[in-house]
Formats: sequence, structure tokens, C-alpha cells
Amino acid sequence: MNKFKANSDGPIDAGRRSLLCGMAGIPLFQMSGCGGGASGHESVVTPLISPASQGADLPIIPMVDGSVDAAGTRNFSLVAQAGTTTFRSGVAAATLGYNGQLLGPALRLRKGENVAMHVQNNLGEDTTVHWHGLLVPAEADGGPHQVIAAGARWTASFTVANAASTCWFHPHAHGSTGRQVVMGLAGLLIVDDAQMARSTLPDTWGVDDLALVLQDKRFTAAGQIDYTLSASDRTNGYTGDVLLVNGALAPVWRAPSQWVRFRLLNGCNARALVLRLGNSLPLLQVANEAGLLAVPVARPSLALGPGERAEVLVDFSAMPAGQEVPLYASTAQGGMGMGNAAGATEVEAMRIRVSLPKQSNSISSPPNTLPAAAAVVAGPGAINRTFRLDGGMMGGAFTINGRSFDIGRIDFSVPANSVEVWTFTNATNMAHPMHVHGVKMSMLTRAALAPPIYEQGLRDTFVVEAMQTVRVAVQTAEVASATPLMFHCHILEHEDAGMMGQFTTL
Ligand SMILES: [Cu+2]
Repeated sequence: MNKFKANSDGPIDAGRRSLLCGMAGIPLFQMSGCGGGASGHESVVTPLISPASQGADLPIIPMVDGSVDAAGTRNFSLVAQAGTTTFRSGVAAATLGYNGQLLGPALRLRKGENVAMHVQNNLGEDTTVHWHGLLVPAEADGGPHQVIAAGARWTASFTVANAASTCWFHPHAHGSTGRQVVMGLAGLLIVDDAQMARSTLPDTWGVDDLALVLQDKRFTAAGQIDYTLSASDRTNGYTGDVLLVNGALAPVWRAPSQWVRFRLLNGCNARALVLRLGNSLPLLQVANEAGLLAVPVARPSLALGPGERAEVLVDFSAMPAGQEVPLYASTAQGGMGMGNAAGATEVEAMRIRVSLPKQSNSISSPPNTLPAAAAVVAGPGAINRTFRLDGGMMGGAFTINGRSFDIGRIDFSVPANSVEVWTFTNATNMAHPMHVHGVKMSMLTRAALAPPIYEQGLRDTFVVEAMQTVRVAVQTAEVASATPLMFHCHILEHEDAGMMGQFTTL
């Protein structure tokens, strides 16, 4: 049976389904023989490329602990480097990676610890390394101002200030972010804290605590990663026609027969993903981008915009040994403004084969409540700032408050250690995932309504749907700095084309 078939029977998260509209214009897999295949009633979808990894074991993102020096600082070494990866049998595709050929490790950080990130740039071109989600000083942020020239070395030093969360790191050199990420530069940051240590959430890395980096890519006829941008890509963002999980196509992961935690990252440049499991297994969401939710929320499916993360628990304990559960991902066909997700094509991102015994430390039931970090609360006198997302007409760039990014222009300054209310109004006909560097945020309203529980808690990235307004409470950095922090759309082609601004902290 072809594992790659369209499947549109599953429940789609009704609250977020419009997220798909316009964020992605191209189906994950090319349709072939729709309704006219051998089966007569199934839409068989053929992947454009048949990577060697298809159906192979899921690559586990390697966990790195770093080394603690005499001063108590935890040191990590990252080398951004070129390499090759075999996606298609017999073809060595040029890729980029941190400390490897593709993607990067997961760095384990502990709240309160001093960390030094030593980055060597062996790419042969400028890059930066941005710690997406980490509350670090602007000088250590790895945004467009902290360029690491080809051959150069950069050290970012900071104290881990985040609550336990799943963050990530990726390049942020202005104008080349999209290409460098698609070529493979992305890694994970796993933040632990005392609350998490006391929780019962599964935490045996790669065994019952599994990170899944979901990314789409497009390939040339010769099997190389294709990052040529069409006019449509420049408007809608780059979308690939295959979806990779930890760099592999449709891999299989052997799960223990118990509760398992998945850390999900939408690492796509532009494609929103709606994820669900087969067998109608619910995803018990326990965290979003920047920390735990107050209570777990059972969800039939969940949507992640580019740059967003979620942590979910899944119970495999009732599954018979050998049972396989597909993880489905869907996205919309049809391009901008097509109105609804009815044309969404769902593909199998991977399979989970329940084939390992229960671990001795497995939990028999999930926690009823979670040690969530306190939300950011804005007082009645909080400063209000407004951000209008606009542009994108006639092939033009998207803008924020009518302006494109200028690295020489500071758009505004915020007082240190204060809470403001930022209102993002999307005046365009596509969704934009907005990301703000170096601040703590909680969502106040989406479309004038209180956000659902799974959108509460701390955030660093949130989708603003087409023609929608989202208000967030923003807690600014504790320490003032004249070095700018970024706010931008995380559709990387929008960001590279200037849908970004910068602010300093006074
Ligand atoms: Cu955008």
C-alpha cells in the first residue's frame, strides 16, 4: 500500500483551520491519478522525490549537555558547516548543519545557569545563530547585528532566564535566513527548570521524550535541495513538496507502550502544519512555545505556524505490540485567499510503531495540572503599541506599519523591565506568524476573544490570521541595551524581504 496518499477524513482543528488558508500554496505531494488509481476511490499521491531514508528509522536529534568549566559556565561548541545528505538513493545533496551534515543537536540548558555558546562559522559565507525563544541580552541574541563572517568565531554568553521549554536555534543573517534554514541549519534548545524537574512529564531523551523537527523541502530534478524562489514563493513563502521529520522522509519510530512526550517544532520556512495522530489518538498538549500550559489540553489535532512549537503527551499503553500509528500533517492547497481548508492534502509525516516495553519510570496517567510559569500581565497604565501588517500586493513586499526593514533604523525603544500591550493587526489576506526577540509574551486576545488554554502561557511566536487582530502583553528585557532586538514575520521569505523591524531597550 502506498504510504503517501491523500487522506482528508480526519478532524481538523476547527478553531485554527483558517490558519491554513493562504499560508501555503502548494500541496506537500503532487497529486497523481486522483480518484482514478487502481483503487478507484483513493487519491494516490506520489512524492516528487524518493529519499533513501523513506521508511527508515527516525533519526533522533542528538542531545548535547555541553561542559561546565571551573567558573561554573556551561560551554557549548557549534560548528556551522557544509556537508552532504543522501535524500535520494545515490545522490549526495549539498546540505548545511551544525556539528554535522544536516540540522543540529539539541542543547540542554538549565534555568539560572551561565552559558557560553561558541560558534565557528565554516560555511564560507556570513551567518548568525539566533537563540529563538531565549531571553538573552540583545548582544547575545544572534540577530542580524551579530554577523559571524565566513571563517570567524562568535561567543554568546548569557544566563538562562527562560522557564522550561522547547526553543530552537537557526541563522538570522538578513537576506539569507530562508536559504540557510532550508539547507539544513536548525537545532533545538531544551530548557529545564526546577518545576520541570519535579513534574512527572516523561523526560528520557529519545525514549519517551522525543523531538520532531518538521520541515518541508523542494528538490531539483538532480536531487539537490532547490531554493530558487518563484514569484509565488516571494509572496507566499517557500514551500517544499516533501515533508521531512528530523531530516527523514516518512520515518518510523519505535515507541514504548506507555505515555510518551513529543516536542514538535514547525521548522518550515512558510508552511503551517496541522498535525494529528491516526487511531483518533488525542494529543494532550502540555506546552506551547515558551513554557508549560496551566493544565493539559486534549486536542484531536493541532496547528503550528512556522517557528511555533508544542509539547504533547500521547498514551500508547493500550496499543497492542506492533501496532502502527501514523502522524498526519496537512496543509492547504490553492494558495492565498482560497477561503477554506477543504482542499487540504494530508500526508503521513511518519509512523510510530509501538514495539518497546514500558520503561520502569513510565507514568500511569498524565498530570492534572502543570507547573506553568506566571503569565505576563499588563497593568491599566501599560504603554500600547500597534503593528499593522500590510503590503504584499502586486508582488510587493509585506510591511509592518508601512515600513520595510532597515538595519540602520531603530523603529522604537521600550523601557526596560516593563510590561506593554502590543496589538498586531493583519490587514493582509494571509496569515503571518509573528516573532519578537528577547521579550516574554502572553496572548491577551485573538480576534477580540480570550485565547483558548492552549494559546495561553508564555509565547514567543504566534500566528496572526488574515484580517485578524491579536493583542499580547509584552514584558521587556530586564537590562537596557542600545543593541536592537527584532520583531518580524517568521515566514522566512517575508522576513528576508523586510517584514521585520527593530527596537532597543532603554
Ligand atoms: Cu509574513
